[in-house]
Amino acid sequence: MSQLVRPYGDTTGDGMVQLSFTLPVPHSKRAEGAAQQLAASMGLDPALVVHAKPMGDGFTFFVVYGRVHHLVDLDAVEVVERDYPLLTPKEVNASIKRSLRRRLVVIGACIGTDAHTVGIDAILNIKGFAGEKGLEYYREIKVVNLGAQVSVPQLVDRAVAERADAVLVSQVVTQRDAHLLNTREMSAAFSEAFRAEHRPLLVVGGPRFDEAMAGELGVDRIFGRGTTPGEVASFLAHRLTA
Ligand code: B12
Repeated sequence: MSQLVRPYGDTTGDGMVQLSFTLPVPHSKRAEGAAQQLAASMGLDPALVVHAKPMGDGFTFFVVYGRVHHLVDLDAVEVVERDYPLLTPKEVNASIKRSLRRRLVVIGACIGTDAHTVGIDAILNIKGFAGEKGLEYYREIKVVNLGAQVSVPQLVDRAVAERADAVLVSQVVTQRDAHLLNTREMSAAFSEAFRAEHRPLLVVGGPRFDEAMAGELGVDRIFGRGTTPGEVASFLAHRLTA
């Protein structure tokens, strides 16, 4: 049986949602009218402008509150489910030791012009994220963190030199689809430099990726916002020690 849901604002099932956006117009009555009209065209009925704030010269930020009449069928929602078991660091170490009999080598970097290192550091640094230790904590994982603004040729060269088992790339900036372009450039370069059976596992992450795009971008897995180091370590163990 399908499970239909609709948003909940003031009372169950009332369909109320909140939406925010910026228009390139100075704040005025007309600007608020424009925001209201835009939200109405997007299907909010009624659409109420509940907040409007000037943002520098010639821009206004809006919050609109209103009712949508759409439903979502939870059974028809498609997401990338975790298809590997979550392991403890001890279990990950044991599995690497048992099957590789050497340390698993992981290279991490932010590529292109991206300088947002907090995300990749959350996964790699020993101090970790969300109460979990990062991959540097795992005795059987060797982590080479190249930091920010690494070029694709540099990344490939280092992966060759270190005989990397996995390459972990972070992309946080999404302006002009930089994250997609950089990821495609990276996966193409690895396919060029390695024979398929020797190519390291390619993993990208960042808050604005669509996890379903891995195949299209030529990578083995995409991790989105809120990823924890344990999830990544478990994935690596699952894919590289089978
Ligand atoms: C901190 C920050 C900065 C710092 C970065 C410091 C540093 N060393 O990282 C500084 C001040 C340098 C900075 C600069 C800029 N920033 Co900035 N920044 C942020 C901010 C506030 C937080 C990002 C962050 O640290 N999040 C915390 C981490 C833990 O979360 P995360 O990155 O999502 O990572 C998690 C997951 O995504 C995932 N993950 C991420 N990477 C990877 C990789 C792998 C392999 C895996 C498995 C998982 C994974 O795991 C992590 C843990 O769960 C965001 C806004 C925001 N609130 O998100 C803007 C933001 C990202 N910045 C932005 C912009 C525009 C810039 C600048 C261009 C601003 C400017 N005009 O100069 C510059 C660009 C610099 C550059 N060359 O990249 C925009 C990007 C907009 C867009 N659509 O692309 C944002 C969204 C702000 C905004 N709303 O405008 N920024």
